[in-house]
Amino acid sequence: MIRIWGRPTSGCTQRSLWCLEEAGLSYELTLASAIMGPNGHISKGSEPFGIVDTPQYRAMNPNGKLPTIDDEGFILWESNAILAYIALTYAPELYSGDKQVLARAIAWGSWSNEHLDPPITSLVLHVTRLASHLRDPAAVARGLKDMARELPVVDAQLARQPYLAGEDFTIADISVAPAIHRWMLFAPDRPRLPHIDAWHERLAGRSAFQKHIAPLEFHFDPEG
Ligand SMILES: N[C@@H](CCC(=O)N[C@@H](CS)C(=O)NCC(=O)O)C(=O)O
Repeated sequence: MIRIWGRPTSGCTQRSLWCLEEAGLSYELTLASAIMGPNGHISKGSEPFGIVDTPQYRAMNPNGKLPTIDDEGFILWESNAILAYIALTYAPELYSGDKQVLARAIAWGSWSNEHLDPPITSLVLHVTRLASHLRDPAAVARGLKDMARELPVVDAQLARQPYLAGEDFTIADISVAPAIHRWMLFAPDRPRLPHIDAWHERLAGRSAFQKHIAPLEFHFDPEG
């Protein structure tokens, strides 16, 4: 049994839960967050899930961030490292059992951390999580512009092959797709990127995606 600390509304946790599900592993999720409670963001008066500031959590993850896993005493943080660990240890099909595919998938994970996670984090805060008086329309415009600048890289890759790291679905897709799914929800007037649209449709047919990525309550604050 793998234990995981995180919150289902965070893209980094979503990646990890999606991967655990694809690998067919049993896991137990403990809700943890410094900034969000079960009913939305703390700026709206919700209570955080806590835990992340306790000495016990910090001993596992000195950053106090999400997610963290504990696999029978093996502790790991950084969502894309978690994906690589799960694939290597339990689900070689998630990297096609090929170390070059794995290396490519790791490249997409790093790219996603650096290029997609910052703008999508800003978007989620300023579109829905913050109280309305704290939201900045300029931050929304900047987030949409930054995402639109990055995504042709993904679209061009998907023009050449059906999945990001090759012919098959891998952890590269799990790394990148949560941010893109959220962008699609937040940017109804988004530029059309046909290869991303077709890839997203393929991913949306997966039951693990439907469980951990698709539900709207993971993306929009219950208070609007
Ligand atoms: N690069 C790290 C980022 C970790 C991170 O910043 N996690 C966010 C959620 S995506 C977090 O802990 N937010 C604060 C909180 O909810 O307490 C990863 O991919 O795991």
